[in-house]
Amino acid sequence: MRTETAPTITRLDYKPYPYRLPAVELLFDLDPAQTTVRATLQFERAGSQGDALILNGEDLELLSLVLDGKPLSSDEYELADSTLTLYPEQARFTLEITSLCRPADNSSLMGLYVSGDQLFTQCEAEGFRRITWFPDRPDVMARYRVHLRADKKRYPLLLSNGNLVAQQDLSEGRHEAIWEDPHLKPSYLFALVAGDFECREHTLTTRSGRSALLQVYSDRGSGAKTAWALDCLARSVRWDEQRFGLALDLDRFMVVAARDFNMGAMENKGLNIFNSAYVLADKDTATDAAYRAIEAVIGHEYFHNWTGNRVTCRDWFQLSLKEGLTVFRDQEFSADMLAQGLEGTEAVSARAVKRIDDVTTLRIAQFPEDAGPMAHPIRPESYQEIGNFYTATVYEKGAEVVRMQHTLLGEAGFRAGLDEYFRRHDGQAVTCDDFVSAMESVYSQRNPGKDLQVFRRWYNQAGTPRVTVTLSWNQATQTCSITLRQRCAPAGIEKLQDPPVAKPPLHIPFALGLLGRDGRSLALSHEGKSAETVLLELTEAQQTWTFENIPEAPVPSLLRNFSAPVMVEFDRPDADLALLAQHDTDPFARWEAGRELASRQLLKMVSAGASQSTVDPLFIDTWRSLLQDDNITDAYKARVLSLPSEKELLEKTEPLDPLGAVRACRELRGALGKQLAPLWQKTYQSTLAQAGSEYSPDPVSAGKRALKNLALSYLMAGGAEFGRLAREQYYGAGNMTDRMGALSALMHYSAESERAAALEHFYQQWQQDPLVMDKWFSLQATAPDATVETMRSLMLHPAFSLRNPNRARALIFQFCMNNLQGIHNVQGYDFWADQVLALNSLNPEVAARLARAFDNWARFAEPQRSGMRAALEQVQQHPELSRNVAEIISKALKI
Ligand code: B3K
Ligand code: ZN
Repeated sequence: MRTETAPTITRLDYKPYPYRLPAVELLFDLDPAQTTVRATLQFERAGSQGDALILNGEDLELLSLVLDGKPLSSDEYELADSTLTLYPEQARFTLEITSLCRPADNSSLMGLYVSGDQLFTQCEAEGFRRITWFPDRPDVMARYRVHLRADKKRYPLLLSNGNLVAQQDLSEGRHEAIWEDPHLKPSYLFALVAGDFECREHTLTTRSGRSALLQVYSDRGSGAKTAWALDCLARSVRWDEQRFGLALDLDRFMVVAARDFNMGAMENKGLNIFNSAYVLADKDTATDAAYRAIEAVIGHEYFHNWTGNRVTCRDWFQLSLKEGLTVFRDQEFSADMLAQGLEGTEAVSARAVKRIDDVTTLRIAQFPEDAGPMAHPIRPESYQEIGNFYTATVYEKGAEVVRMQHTLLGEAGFRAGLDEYFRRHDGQAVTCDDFVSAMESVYSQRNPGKDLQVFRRWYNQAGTPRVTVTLSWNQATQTCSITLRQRCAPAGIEKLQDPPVAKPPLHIPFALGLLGRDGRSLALSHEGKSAETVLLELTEAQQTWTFENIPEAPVPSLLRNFSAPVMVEFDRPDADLALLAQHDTDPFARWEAGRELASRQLLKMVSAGASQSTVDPLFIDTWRSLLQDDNITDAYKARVLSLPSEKELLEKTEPLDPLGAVRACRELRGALGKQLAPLWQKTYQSTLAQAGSEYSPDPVSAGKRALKNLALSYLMAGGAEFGRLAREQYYGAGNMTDRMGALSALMHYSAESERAAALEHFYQQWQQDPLVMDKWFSLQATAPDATVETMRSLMLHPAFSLRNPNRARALIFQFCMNNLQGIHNVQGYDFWADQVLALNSLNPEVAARLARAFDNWARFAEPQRSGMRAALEQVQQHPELSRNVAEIISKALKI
């Protein structure tokens, strides 16, 4: 805990570390109460004589320090709060540091910590310094040899990175395992695990003919739930070979599930540690969404093996180098998995489902971030706590920036660029600029005279750009001109700068199609080719393109496949959106048109006030025709027929109007449910009839379940008479997707006694399964009538613990971030402040995530605006704020 203001670290202040560290030997005497670590570090000077050797350390007790065999006395080094400094005279020397840490007291879950009866580590970004004194920065890469010693009964399994080279029994019931990682790595990729686990494994032969052992470890008793994770891992290995030519470089690749984990998972070299939520699945306990999330996270961590581990970041400002690129890769992996075995338009629409989900996430999580006090470029310029910069901007917008390079280069060009990146930088710690340079070498070769200089600005600029479109059709010349104008308003604290920051134009790939009034695609001639979609490269503030042989005033299909992370402004009638929603051949743009139509309808309902609004027949007709369209897949249909969520709608209101958003969404769902009831019933019955008796998580079956559950929720929204269907589905469900689909419909639309009975039944059935109990808590946190009182009484439930991040997220985060009605009142704001402070002293990283719930307080109207501000001030006044929370709150209050 710190009370003083933490220093700001600035990107341009980077300096190379003055020492190299070719070899590291670590000896752990593991014990939950106190673990002794002896680190033997071989240093070589890389800078000038006299350069200080500064090591990082936190919450460690230094026991001894030995330089080249000679113990050092306390006047031979400087020991400060979080650094240990020496001034070695030798050019090469060995430093042996013995220190002590206390895993059982470590509730931050960074460094070495206890979860249940197991020991885990989490080192990214700066957790290794909680294990031993070390140059804890990503550009210091070393070869590690690790000895793990522990009680054999309690910790029968001892794992670390790389290969197991020896194992032996020691005295007093202890044993030892020795691991050696053949690859150089930075400290953030170090890992160890100790405990009793079940293991599921598979031996795979890589494309080059090497055999590799894939293993998934989980708690005893949960081994039956790891089949899907292991399957995902094997498919990830194959996919990276096929799509990017990247092979597994290890003999053994391990995934271990942890019950207590701060985030999703961690890509430690050869020893990935996962939140159990992204490993364990079976049909009775995991939903289809959970299956897909496991696939995405297993893929993501595996793909880091190349994009992150083989080539890593020079410093933490470059985080998007590995995260943006790896998110792009996992998105592509998931899309390819959805389209597996499909062809033509079916494959295109299957991939679009993934794109729709990813863009929805971007809009809910990243666009608001880019409009708030934490706005930052994908390569931030400064931070106080790097843990606060694992953001939607670095990850999701970062992935969009990589995707734009993929769009500009094409699949083959991007692959050539990535090959070049590895050719230049394998084994190095590099920068985002190095990545773009590799891509640019291919781009310039394929587009003589062009470069990616303007494109690089995406790495410097925060804020979501807006692209305004104007279109004019000339009947006499049969030409159509499109003008695109871009601007990017000041973002976050830029708003306080006077004069305003200059924001030069960005390089925006803008995919465009034109439709005739009958819904047919019009051919477009561009750069000597004729196509249905053209890619315009907007690099200036304003540019115009003219297309010939356009026989009628067309309806434009804009930003196809969401070709850039921008907002598009184009004034057009609802009828054009309805036409696109029914005919656009680009499935993303088609979904987008329906979405825009629904948003317009919802916004009208927000401004009309309670029960004053009517629903436009054009909107109902569009939804009706989509519902009746037999040419689209169920999964895609479930996406196009869903309404924007309350949070999506909230972002479009001005000032932000949470209660209006909640009301409008409920009213429109009700109206659609009622007016289209016979069609929803038909859809429900036919998807029900098509469901096989065996559960399978494959995308086609999952698509049917998604559509069926959507139909059920509309029916319930439309009228109480359909409660019977939901009850039957809930009590008779053969898998968790159907069970949850019915239970959440009941939670939203049925009477109190019915809900209570279903919740009690669910509890009795699943109280032994922590991941299912998380769902039980979440359902109650997001129920429309949940209040702070409900939360406070659920927190007293014996199954609740603030120390378990999954449980805290299931109950507290869900209420504070996703229950707009429950949280936006004085009691809600107080509750939030209490929980941020309670977490602040336990787990600063998790606390800082919750602290971000009110980032955008200044965009709300009164009384919410003042209410949130007061709660933020209350948190700020706490005398012992962690660096993590302090940074978030002080930025929020600066706006
Ligand atoms: N690299 C980790 C994230 C670590 C977060 C540390 N606060 C997981 C991932 O993105 O793959
Ligand atoms: Zn990652």
